[in-house]
Amino acid sequence: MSSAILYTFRRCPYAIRARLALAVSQVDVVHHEVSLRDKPAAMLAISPKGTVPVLQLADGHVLEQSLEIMLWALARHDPQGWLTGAGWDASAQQLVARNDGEFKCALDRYKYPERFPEQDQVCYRQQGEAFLLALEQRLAGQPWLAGAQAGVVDMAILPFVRQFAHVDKAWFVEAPYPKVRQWLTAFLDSALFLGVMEKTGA
Ligand SMILES: N[C@@H](CCC(=O)N[C@@H](CS)C(=O)NCC(=O)O)C(=O)O
Repeated sequence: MSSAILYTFRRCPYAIRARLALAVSQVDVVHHEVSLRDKPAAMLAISPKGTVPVLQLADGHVLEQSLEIMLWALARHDPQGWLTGAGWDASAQQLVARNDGEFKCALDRYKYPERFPEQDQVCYRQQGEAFLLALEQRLAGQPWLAGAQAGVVDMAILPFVRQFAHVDKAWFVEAPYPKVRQWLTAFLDSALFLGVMEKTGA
């Protein structure tokens, strides 16, 4: 095997963050788009937990966590300095942990309230808004969470905020988070994001 193989799912926010880092680091990767309902045996053989993304390196080594894939790619080549300074310092790491924990939990409930009938959808949205408010405050006076330039902290979180915004677009455009909106729009319009969302047909 000469290139690494990425098992990915186009709309999965974890897979998107991995693809962003792999794209910016210009690592040579063959992408395999998987169906989550019918995961390929080759993927399950190397990663029985059955989540995407999974990256199998040319030497056979397997990376099974999206953040691990980001950090591996950027450690090889980080031309835009995503790992530098506030891009991946202790506060950035805490924010990403909060994204992957509390915010993702609220996002799942906000997106699929019928699966979580204990509370109503607005309540789940409000739980997610606590995180949006933290982002809004961090974006005061700087375009990216990392500062003047984007970093891992931005790219690891943006795919999840994108999903949150899409649940109720009419609400999001009016919500009191203008900096978050601007930040998300800059990302959605970027060649990098559009590139990793291209349909490969694979
Ligand atoms: N902690 C994992 C989470 C990955 C994850 O949960 N991916 C979802 C898709 S967004 C998945 O593959 N779920 C399995 C399924 O739906 O069967 C990571 O960071 O890579």
